[in-house]
Amino acid sequence: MKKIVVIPGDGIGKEVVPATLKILQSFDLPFEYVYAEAGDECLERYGTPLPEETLELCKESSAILFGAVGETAADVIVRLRQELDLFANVRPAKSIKGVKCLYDNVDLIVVRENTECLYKGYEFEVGEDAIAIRVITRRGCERIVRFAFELAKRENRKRVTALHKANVLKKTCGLFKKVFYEMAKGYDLEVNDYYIDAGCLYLVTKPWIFDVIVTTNLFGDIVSDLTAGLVGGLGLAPSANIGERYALFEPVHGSAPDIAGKGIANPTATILSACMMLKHLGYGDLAEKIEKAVEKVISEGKTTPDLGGNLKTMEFAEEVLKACDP
Ligand code: GGG
Repeated sequence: MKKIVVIPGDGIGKEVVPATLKILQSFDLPFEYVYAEAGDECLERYGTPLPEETLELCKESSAILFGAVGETAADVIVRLRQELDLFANVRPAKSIKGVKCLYDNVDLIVVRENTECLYKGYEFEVGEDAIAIRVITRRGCERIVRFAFELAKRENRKRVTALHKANVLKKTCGLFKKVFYEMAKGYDLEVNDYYIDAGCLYLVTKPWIFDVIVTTNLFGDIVSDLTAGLVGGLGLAPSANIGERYALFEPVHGSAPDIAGKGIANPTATILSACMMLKHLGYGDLAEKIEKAVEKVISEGKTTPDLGGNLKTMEFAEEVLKACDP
């Protein structure tokens, strides 16, 4: 039996996670689902946004399915990534037929370093000013770059692009760029790099030049919202946080307080994150079946309001379930 720790979190996390579980639980999987608390509401209720009990459960898990948190993101999701050493954040962006967006042929993967950079949390107040320290280590660069190259090989991708700002951040981004080209020598892959600002311009004007992108933590956080926008929005963007021992799967979006409680959030990002979890746990066939069902339902125009439809969160999940069983 595999232990799946489920952390719905805050806001729409508490809507998209149950919709996703409705699908997962309708299949005969050897999974035990264990619920755990974290986030803004948890802080209010227990005085801590990430109770020790939740962390311990995560450390006993085969995988973690995470919804979203709000103001406590730094103390919950960013901390979980560090505590569980989930160094690679994989954020695919793939066009889905029927979703109106700028381009209809986007298919790329952002690999974001997940434990270092400004998100290390070294921030200080000095008088009335504030300072943050950006940590980029050789080990951190090597393992994320290796992860991106290995993923590109495994997924038959042709090109890996590094995004950085080495002309200004000469030491930190300089190290990242240097390690990228050092390690590229061991792989038979096309490689190139852009400054992060130019990379964002090219992502918007000619996204087809990208295949796998590897970048540091803050740039990866920002650029993966951009790539989500390219394929129709955050409601469609899944992610996997992978480490040597643990793995956590979550939609790229946050708790969306503006629509929380209305039952209209798009659960696609969480459903596709659960598909990444299924693949990680060795259930690739089922994952593909659910992915195809999601694409079918969306391409038939059965969508939540963010994509122009009028389905509720749970109704969308029910349509996906129906489409799984032709
Ligand atoms: N499901 C993702 C989530 O809760 N996001 C909130 C957030 O601000 N995350 C910061 C990050 O991804 O680094």
